[in-house]
Amino acid sequence: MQLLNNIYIWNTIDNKKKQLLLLRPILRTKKEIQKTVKTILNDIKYFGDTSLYKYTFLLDKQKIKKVQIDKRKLHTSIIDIEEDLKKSILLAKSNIEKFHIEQKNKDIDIETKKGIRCQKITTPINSIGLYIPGGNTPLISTVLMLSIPAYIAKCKNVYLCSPPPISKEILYSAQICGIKNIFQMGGAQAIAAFAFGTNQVPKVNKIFGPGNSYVTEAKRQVKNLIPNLEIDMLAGPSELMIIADEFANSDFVAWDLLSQAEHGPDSQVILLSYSLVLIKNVINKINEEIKKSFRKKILTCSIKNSRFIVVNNIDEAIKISNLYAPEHLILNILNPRSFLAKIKNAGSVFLGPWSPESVGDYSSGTNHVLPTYGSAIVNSGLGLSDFQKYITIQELTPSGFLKIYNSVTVLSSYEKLEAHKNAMKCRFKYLMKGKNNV
Ligand code: HSO
Ligand code: ZN
Repeated sequence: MQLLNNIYIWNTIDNKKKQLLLLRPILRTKKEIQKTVKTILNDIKYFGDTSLYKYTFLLDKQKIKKVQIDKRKLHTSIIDIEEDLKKSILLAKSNIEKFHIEQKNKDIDIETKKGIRCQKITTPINSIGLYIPGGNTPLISTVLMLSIPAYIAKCKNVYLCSPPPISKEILYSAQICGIKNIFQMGGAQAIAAFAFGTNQVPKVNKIFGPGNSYVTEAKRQVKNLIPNLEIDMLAGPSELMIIADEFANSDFVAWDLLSQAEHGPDSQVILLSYSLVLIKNVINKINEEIKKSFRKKILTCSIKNSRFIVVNNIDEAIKISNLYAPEHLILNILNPRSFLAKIKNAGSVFLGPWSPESVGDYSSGTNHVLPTYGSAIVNSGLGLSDFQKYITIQELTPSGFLKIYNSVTVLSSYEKLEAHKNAMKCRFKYLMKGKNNV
């Protein structure tokens, strides 16, 4: 396999081709997935746990006796984890905690005018369900990324699920993040169970976490079906854009691109550079490494979605990046921080040669659940506020009331909302009679 024909010279291609070049790989959430998911959702809605057992047997090939993991089993999982892995998890946990604690928003309590007190207070979302993908790559890092902000936000009921058999590493990570209720279920059936509730699985207010196309489609459908049910986001395949200059180490760049391409066949990685030499070195390294990789099959697929684009300069690369709005953006260039103000659309940015995307995926402290598929144009990655909501409060004294009496009555008459006006007027009359206490 040779990638060299993937090099494009930005200035030599027309606008239409430019647009095509920045298109994401088409996702296969086709009719049959939608239909299958719809059937599963209905089954769980009407037959609850019976259907949950049925699908767990059918799809995960597991016969389970209870959906929830026995709490005693959780304790024993702690004993059996390799020391080095434990230490690594704990270091990541500590950094993620530090970064997310800092995201606590200040509550507001001010007087907009004397006698008009306005407040904003924060409350946690009561019940949340966290979905952790299983299979070949049980994402223990995602356990941390979801449970730590949930814990800091003080969500009352935090439920985690993952397809059985759940690894002891996932159980361990969940437990150290304060999660007590873990359910062995996966796929669309797990999303349905959290959305509708079953005898064994509680119904939640918001569902978080990445998953395969069935999980994502299930999140989309339950959100549309159930009022008041929220989801974090619809996560698409992982993506990475790198802007590198002639000084970048081509091995670093190649491995960073491979690190994101290895996630799945639909992942997309893009390199922008004014240095054709660098681009060619990177491509050679990628070709060499794919041959040896044990994730060769995935990489061979995803690398077909890759793009290598020659630009005039860094500013042009940044313009392209803002158009593409990557989930992850690495600036492997001199003085990367001086370009930061120009970055408008990206999920998470990695500055300089020593900030590979891997650090954000695991241990630097930032969250790795990020907007994909160009939604970074309007959305942000997961943070503490996704686990919270705000309530605003107002309290007026009689003199505060009088200060805005005119404004409210005039505005409500203009909008022809009579009762709004009268809610003011009747009080006004009381005050005019000298009655302050009702
Ligand atoms: N890069 C992925 C997150 C992840 N990487 C988990 C490794 N483990 C999300 O964009
Ligand atoms: Zn990753």
